[in-house]
Amino acid sequence: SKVINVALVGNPNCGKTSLFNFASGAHERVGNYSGVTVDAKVGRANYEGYEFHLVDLPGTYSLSAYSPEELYVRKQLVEKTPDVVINVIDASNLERNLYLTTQLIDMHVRMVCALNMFDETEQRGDNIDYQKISELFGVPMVPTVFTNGRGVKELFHQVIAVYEGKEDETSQFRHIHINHGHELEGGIKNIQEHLRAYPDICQRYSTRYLAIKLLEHDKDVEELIKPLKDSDEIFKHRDIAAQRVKEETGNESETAIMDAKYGFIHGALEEADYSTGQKKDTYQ
Ligand code: GDP
Ligand code: MG
Ligand code: K
Repeated sequence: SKVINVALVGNPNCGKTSLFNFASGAHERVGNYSGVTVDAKVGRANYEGYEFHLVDLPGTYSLSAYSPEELYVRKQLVEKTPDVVINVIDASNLERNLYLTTQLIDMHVRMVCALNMFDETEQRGDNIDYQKISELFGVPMVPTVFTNGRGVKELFHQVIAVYEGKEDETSQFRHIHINHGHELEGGIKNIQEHLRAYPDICQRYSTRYLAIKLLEHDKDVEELIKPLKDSDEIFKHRDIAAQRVKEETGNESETAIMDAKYGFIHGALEEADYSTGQKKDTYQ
């Protein structure tokens, strides 16, 4: 049977290991993770005649180079190139969880989102048009409850649809670009043009992702760019764009990028009629 390599990516405590256990029949420890070692558990699952190789990755709030977990997850996504990423989202804390989703979109990975903890959102009386939010993010989103397996079959159905490229039939997968504003987008475009001269780089990375990471002054990506012949030109474009952003908004480019991503998330949630049942702690 066909094998699909799937990586589970998401914030800590969103339910990744619960999905891993449910789908693969494993018994990994769920709950707060307080170990020191950063590693990935591997398991197998079967749905609709496909075999899934699942990798349960450490939890991360973002894909910056600030923690060993974040660097590890980035490295896994680039070097192990899973066929499809399942981005597990704690739907009771949507805004914060969708931040990681916007970074995965930059990386141009094929993915499906699990809106997990859906039971908690229902109990709270949250409202969300999840079809709409899927459409706006260009990613299929499936409501799930991993503690009882609700939505898991549909989730893997969507993974297959994305893997097989059946965008029109069953899944809303399409690659979108989050608009980071005129100055940043200009810088991104200029950097991308230079990066296109390096096929080995283009093969491994989304050039848009690398450009955004440079504008975030990401040390790891800077080290990747330094050895290139026209690295000076690339860094010059980065610095010019960062300077213009600073003049225009008063913000560092990394802050401007974060603001743009949260702006996109807020806009999408609003269009999807999002509201929480309780007082609006996390979203206003
Ligand atoms: P991980 O850190 O992403 O691997 O998250 P875990 O799988 O360890 O889950 C964190 C906690 O959330 C555990 O106590 C799970 O039992 C619980 N949990 C996982 N999925 C759900 C869900 O859909 N609904 C509810 N109510 N709890 C869940
Ligand atoms: Mg876990
Ligand atoms: K919980």
